[in-house]
Amino acid sequence: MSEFFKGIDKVKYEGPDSANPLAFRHYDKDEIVLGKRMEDNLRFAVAYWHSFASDSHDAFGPDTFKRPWFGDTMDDAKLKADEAFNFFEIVGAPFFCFHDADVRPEGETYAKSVKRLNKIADIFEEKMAATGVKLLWGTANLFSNPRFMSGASTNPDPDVFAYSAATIKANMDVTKRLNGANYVLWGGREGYETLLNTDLARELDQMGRMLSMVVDYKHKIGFDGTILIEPKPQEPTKHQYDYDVGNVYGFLKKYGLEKDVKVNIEVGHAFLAKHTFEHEVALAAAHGIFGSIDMNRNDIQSGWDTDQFPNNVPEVAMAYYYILKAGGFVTGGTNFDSKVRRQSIDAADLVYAHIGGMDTCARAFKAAAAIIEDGSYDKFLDERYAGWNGKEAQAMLKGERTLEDIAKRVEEEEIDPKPRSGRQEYLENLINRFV
Ligand code: XUL
Ligand code: CO
Repeated sequence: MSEFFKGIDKVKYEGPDSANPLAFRHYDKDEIVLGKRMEDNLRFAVAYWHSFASDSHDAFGPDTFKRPWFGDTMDDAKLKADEAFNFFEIVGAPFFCFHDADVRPEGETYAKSVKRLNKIADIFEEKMAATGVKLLWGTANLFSNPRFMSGASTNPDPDVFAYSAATIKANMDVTKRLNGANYVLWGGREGYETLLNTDLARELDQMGRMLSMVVDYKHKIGFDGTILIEPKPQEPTKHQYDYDVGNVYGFLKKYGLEKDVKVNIEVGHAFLAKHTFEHEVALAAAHGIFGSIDMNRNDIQSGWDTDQFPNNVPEVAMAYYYILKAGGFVTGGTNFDSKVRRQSIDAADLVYAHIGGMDTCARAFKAAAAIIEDGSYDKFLDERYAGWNGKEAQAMLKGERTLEDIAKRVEEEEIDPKPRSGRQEYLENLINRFV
């Protein structure tokens, strides 16, 4: 029985007309959409850090939450694990995600930190077996401790590189032991504050070396999950190297890792890079590196990474459309990298937040599925590019024509292309029928 979530029952699906704030109105885990249960389509995960590990202090005042497990001992960490798993069951999250630093207090040495991590992993193992909750991904926090202030793999000090490599190894071991579906690398401080103290080329090579070792180790230990990089353009550093999907793809190509590594795309990070979330998803799919998503939203006025829970269906629907067009989630899923606001201090607020997020994603997903099932949008796109099915068009595309060949044909056939409408407003109206 949960002390912290006392009086809050397992959240049930009650349908769109329910006025119960502790029920799902759109997320029915057993509903079949496009031939699959919604739980298997969306693969929701709770982020340990935002919901259980981080407090609510800001630059102007201290923490407002005071969770009973806040503290530095292994007993605190165990209580946190108890309540986290109670929570996963309350909201019916099939997965969770964590950093080492979220789940265990740091030890005085590397070895002691790893020992503590493994102790918590023993507890996780039991709880996962008892509840059926699975690990979507594990990761190492290589950005909070001051030793990482100048970067982890990109640090000018090789001892920090070594410490980071050792920490990643320990976290990959634990992720494998817990049957994690993925392992994530978010380059928290892999970037720079000022170019004046930074040897950019050298730091990129260091980062490439680390990632190559991660891929080698994945194969060596037989970890069959996916290695994911999570792009972000800035924050905490002024310029993060894994800026966006396009940058990450270039980086992977340069170091020959594009077959072994995919991306975990976060809504708010796409926004900070001045992209839409669906742009990042569609680009990753186009490059064959789409992996997973971190679901949240940023405040459109504030300009920083506010990590709010999603609550806008049209904003999320097209992202799921591109995910579905790319084949849906394989090892990836929908991780709520989202946190409740500083005034949302009650246990119930965590539950409301996840209900809202899960319902928003479920509606968006069903809208995306309906767009696909209806087919008129896909038909429009097919027709827009239909000219490319022609014999000469195909020959140009396949490299069977030179510039001279084409120039000759344009001249001989007096080719004179006429502009055709891009139909943006028509398409916006079409999509609005579903969202
Ligand atoms: C930070 C962020 C991280 C990663 C995991 O903005 O998104 O929580 O998801 O390290
Ligand atoms: Co994230």
